[in-house]
Amino acid sequence: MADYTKMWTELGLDLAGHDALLGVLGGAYTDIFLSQKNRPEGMKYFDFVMSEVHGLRIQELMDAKAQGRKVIGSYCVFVPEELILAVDGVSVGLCAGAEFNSEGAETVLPRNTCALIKSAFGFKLGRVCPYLEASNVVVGENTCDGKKKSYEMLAPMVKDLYVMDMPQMKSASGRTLLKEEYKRFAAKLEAVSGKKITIESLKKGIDTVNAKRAAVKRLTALRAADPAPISGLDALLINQVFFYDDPVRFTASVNTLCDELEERVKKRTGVFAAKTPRLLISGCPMAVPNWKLPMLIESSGAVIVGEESCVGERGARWITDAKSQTMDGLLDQLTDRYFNIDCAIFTPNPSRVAYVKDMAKKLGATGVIHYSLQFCQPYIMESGPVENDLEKSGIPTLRLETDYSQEDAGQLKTRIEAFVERLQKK
Ligand code: BJ8
Repeated sequence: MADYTKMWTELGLDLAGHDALLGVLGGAYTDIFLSQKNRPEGMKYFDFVMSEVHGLRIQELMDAKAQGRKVIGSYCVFVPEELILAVDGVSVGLCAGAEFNSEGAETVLPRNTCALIKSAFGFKLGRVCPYLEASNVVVGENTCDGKKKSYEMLAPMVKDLYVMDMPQMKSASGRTLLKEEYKRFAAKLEAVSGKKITIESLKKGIDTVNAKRAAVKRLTALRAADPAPISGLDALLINQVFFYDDPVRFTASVNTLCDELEERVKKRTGVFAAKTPRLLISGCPMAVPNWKLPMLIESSGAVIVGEESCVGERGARWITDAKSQTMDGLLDQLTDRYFNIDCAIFTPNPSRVAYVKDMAKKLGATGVIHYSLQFCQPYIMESGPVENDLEKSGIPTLRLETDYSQEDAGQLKTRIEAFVERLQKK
């Protein structure tokens, strides 16, 4: 990586803390990703993106800002990238997946807060996230209680925090609220950027995001093959890069990789042997660089073939039908697309488990690992009923609760290995 010290200094990063973070991440990436066997050539692009995730990509954001474009950071897949693109903005994900400065985070948050929220605060207080520091607007959303209340603490720490209200039920009034909130967000984006959202610009934004999601859906479908043409770790990485990269370049790179994977499937080339136990992960999102669980699973004799998660299927599976010729119609279609998302903050939320079963069938998974972050009430609450339902349907399920630390890695590995053994005997 080139020397970006000047850029990081201008962004106000704490250089020593940032160096320490990059050092740990670089080492983990080498150990976890680069040591894998039989990786597709197309992963080289994503290795490059990761090697420059705090370098070249941030330089691109700064160049975009110099041209008058706005960088909009967000923490949730309910924030529509389509609207951000419609004002020629740049959308970046801000969820954090590393244990960093937990002590700092715990000075403003209760100890029993999930690792994802704590990590985001640890990054902010430690001044180590260039995406957060580069954002003109940070968008929060009233999803779980942890996020909702933590935005009150975040507000004085960032330049412009904008909070979106969120429905909690899939009702007509819930949908009306979501559409109103998207209208309000569109107005905010217009005010910040000084650009008007037109039917053409919104359609273009929708097309760009649809193409990105279609590429990821293509990747998902290819993972149905046995042997699996790509590891779960690499597929997760692509789903994580989804939130940072330039959308058009990302789409092209995923499609190039998929061309290669199609050839692999034809030749029955895989990353693991055929008949390796196949697992789905379902539950909380895994923000970059949260690779702990997939690494433990894929080093325990199983391959991950899908992620029922916002960093995965829940974020990418619906495409917006943008046929309307009016602004209001397009906003309706956008709302319809996002209102499908079956996050556990909704009550009741039956479509989620139904989709896990559907995914298991389509992708040939013989077991599910339900992953919850400690203190994440929505997903922990849902995990019992999800497990019961899946087990009743003949899908063995293992429920795990963890955080970003490595302390429980040995214990988790023992439980995962026992679960894989159960699948092998089945
Ligand atoms: S749509 S999953 S991205 S809210 S892990 S912070 S839920 S206590 S991340 Fe999410 Fe949007 Fe839903 Fe997806 Fe709270 Fe749980 Fe923490 Fe979570």
